[in-house]
Amino acid sequence: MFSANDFIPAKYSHSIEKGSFQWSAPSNIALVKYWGKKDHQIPANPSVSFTLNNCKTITKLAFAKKEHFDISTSLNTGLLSVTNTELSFDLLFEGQAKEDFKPKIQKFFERIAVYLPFLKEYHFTIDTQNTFPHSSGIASSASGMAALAMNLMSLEKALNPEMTDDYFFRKASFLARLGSGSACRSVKGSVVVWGNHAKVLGSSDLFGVEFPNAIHDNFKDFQDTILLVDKGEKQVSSTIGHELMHNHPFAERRFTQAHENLNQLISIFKSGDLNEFIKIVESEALTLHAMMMTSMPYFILMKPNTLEIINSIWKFRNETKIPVCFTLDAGANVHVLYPKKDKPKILQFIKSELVGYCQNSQYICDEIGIGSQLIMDN
Ligand code: 2P0
Repeated sequence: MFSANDFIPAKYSHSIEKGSFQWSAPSNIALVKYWGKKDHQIPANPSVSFTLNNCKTITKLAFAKKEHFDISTSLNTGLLSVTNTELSFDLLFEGQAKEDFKPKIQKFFERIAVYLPFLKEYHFTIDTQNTFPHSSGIASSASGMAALAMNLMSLEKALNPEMTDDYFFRKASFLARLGSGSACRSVKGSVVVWGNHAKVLGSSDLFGVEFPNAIHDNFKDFQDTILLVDKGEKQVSSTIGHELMHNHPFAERRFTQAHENLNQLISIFKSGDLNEFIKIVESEALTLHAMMMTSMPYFILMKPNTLEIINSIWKFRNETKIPVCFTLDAGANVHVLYPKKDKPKILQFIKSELVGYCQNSQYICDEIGIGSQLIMDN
């Protein structure tokens, strides 16, 4: 069993003045949903996701040791001396300074400073971009926080080259979680579990782990076509949605249900039973939104076209027997999930029947991926 203290490092063996790294990290789509959390970003229930491949954040982290400023009087020498202990960073989004993103990063750095003591010693320049359109309604917090966490771990590994790969990826996921819960599922691929579950060996509330059990070939090339129904700002953020699970009338039953659904998915991943897979995945999506509709205050993130798409998918599936299903994130967009062999027919169906429900006819083709990747190490 790991505890958060396991991620507080001992003294570093190396020192380094400046350099840069660049990592990409993908988005992920939950099959069993995380909705509700305890203090310190501990999930109220376990979740499992497919790591995506195309929807990514690419982040470059440049770092340079700070000057040490003297700003108070030393008792011994009478000289002013206090080290510069503020967190210091610049943030660029697609090459342009982006002040609005800074508070979230500031909060993230403050949360993780105890686990990365070097943070206050450097000035950082974070240069980040997404491969998916800005404000597409695809949350960039998962991929964004994961990409930043990977870069920070690269720096920690440079300071402590003895670090094992296991520790590197586990701690990256641990840090990403402190930025945004679902981000801890974006470090690795292709199926990731986050949260303690009795039947998933090594599972933890502190970080995501690669699903350790058998996965049938039926799932290995799964596709996720994301239909962009509404690209506007959500009325209620996920952070507030999670909070509304406190004192929610159905919370405890829901948390138990997530354990049960993950338990069933373990068998389904092994057997490859796509009909059973569909039942769990669609029920999870609708339950997530049911939790939103039954919280106080209540809210609805689905749009009329979300329901049009769901009904069209059900009709198409009934008629064709193709094992296509939907899932939803905390928003109106619809993720259409299906095996690769059915891709031509599904894309034809999307183009002829669903694209009219998408804002500006936009959709994004993605598929199951392998997790974050190092792009540059300087
Ligand atoms: C998930 N979602 O499992 C669920 C399902 C959205 C719907 O995790 O407050 O951005 O940063 O921990 O991770 C979205 O919430 O929330 C989310 P924070 P996060 O993917």
